[in-house]
Amino acid sequence: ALTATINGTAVDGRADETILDCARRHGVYIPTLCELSDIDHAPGTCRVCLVEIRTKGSDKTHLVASCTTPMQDGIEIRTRTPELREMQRLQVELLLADHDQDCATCIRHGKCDLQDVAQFVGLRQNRFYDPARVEARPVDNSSPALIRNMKRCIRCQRCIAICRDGQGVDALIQIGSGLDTAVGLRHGLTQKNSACVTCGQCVLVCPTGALGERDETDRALEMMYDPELVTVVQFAPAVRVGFGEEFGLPPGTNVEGQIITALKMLGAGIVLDTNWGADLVIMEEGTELLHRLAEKQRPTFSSCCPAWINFVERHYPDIMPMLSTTKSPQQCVGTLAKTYLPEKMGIDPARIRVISIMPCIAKKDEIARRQLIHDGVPEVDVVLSTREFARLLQRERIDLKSLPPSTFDNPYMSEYSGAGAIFGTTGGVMEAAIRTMYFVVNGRELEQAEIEQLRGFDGMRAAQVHLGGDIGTVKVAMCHGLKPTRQVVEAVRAGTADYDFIEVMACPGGCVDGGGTLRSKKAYLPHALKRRATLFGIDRDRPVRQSHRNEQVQALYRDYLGAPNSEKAHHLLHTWYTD
Ligand code: HC1
Ligand code: SF4
Repeated sequence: ALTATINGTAVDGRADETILDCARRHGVYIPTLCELSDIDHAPGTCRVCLVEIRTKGSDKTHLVASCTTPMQDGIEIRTRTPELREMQRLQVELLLADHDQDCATCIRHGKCDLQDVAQFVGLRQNRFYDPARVEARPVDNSSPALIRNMKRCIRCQRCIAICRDGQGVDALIQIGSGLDTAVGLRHGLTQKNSACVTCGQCVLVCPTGALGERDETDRALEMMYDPELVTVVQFAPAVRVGFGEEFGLPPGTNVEGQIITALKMLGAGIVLDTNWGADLVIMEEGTELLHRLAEKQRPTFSSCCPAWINFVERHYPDIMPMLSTTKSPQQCVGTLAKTYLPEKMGIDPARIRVISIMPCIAKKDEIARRQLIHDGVPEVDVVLSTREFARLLQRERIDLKSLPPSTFDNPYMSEYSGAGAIFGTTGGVMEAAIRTMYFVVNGRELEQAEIEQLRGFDGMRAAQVHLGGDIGTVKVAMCHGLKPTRQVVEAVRAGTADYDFIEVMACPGGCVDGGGTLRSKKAYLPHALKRRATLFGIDRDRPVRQSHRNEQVQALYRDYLGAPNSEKAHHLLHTWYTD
């Protein structure tokens, strides 16, 4: 260990850490903007983490960026001198010279790292603001899911790093130089027509409002206020375990009941559960899979993750025939909310609007797919990310934490099994599918509902599961995050992978850490395992743990669809893909 001092106090240092790491270990705050240790990113560009150092034996001090300067034995570090504060203040003022001034209109207002640092350094003036420079910076509005506003970018390059190194998509690059440096898409393309698949991981790491979802909270509110409309709101498996933090509850708290109460207060007419749709998807996809296996068509890829679908269509269109044709749970709920549900409830389908709350921004792309719009009527009208839902409750002054929980009361499309609940975490779709396929093949349930061998957390996991009957053993794989996914896809295309069924979730962790979830300052995906553990707990405590035992799903088949993969089921619940 090294010995050093920080602000006159002796500390122990390590040769393999930076001054910033050492200060953090000792609870000394140094402001940072571009650095994000969770993704190993320290480009040293923002210069707000400056510290004053004096090295051993030297009588001079100088200023260095603490995020890139290694610890040394005998070094004296000061983090709070007036000169430093002045330099940091100037840095922030320069960043704001070239930055949208209207914080109140920014989706990140109040949750912005740049605002925090400006407060820390005590910035009270903005002498260099240059409206013409800001005006010249582009806003890319092309995507239904993601808006990239260069007027709010501080050029930290975290987005470039996560897209390239984290996801392996590599859509974003640095463009221009000097004062004109900005982030753009490769080949001068727009967000919509580029390699971007709208996974939203770049949004999660952006320290400001430069990257964000297209905000549709107003559209949702208008629908809920309109007395002529019946608004049907569904929320995703992962939303209930990734929302409580916003209201000060511990990460991973299950707030399903409070979300239902909040939605009713907002004016939602009918609250449905996407988990119900997940159970239904298992019936359709499981049946499809057994047919494909019987015909020796392998592998089949899961199809519920829309960023994964974008990835296939944009990057590997040749594997489209391997995608399950079953629509995602969100779309299955949407389409049945405009057909089956109004028939059962005696409502005019034309009055129905469907709003989904999703931990995802690619779901906004999904609802705009032409395959999922019929005679101008979309299956789902609006997708709100978890972040937008939080914003909506803030706007309406609804404090989720203090609400009494409610239960789902729709008798047709809200009950769910434990299998439906675990869709929100990597491996969940696979486990749910295996539970039901086992039953179909053997006529009895698996002895143990939990299939531990599917529950790891590596980016790519393979397993063999004995189903018995004519099928024997199936070889499965589960990927989360697009970097490991790309490797599996390459292996499948090269003929070196031997799988029957492959589950893919584009976001690392699966939906619990989707690109539409709450952002964490200074951290990337800090709550993955807690949220996942809560989903497994929901599954464990459900009276019914297999999708085929969901009585509301059984009633749908009995009263409306006939059987899984029937003609009517195909018409309503299956889709196709196109590049
Ligand atoms: Fe997901 Fe899905 S699990 S895609 O991750 O299949 O978003 O939670 O809603 O549709 O059910 C997301 C989550 C979600 C769908 C389901
Ligand atoms: Fe890259 Fe995903 Fe961001 Fe698109 S949304 S730029 S694919 S990280």
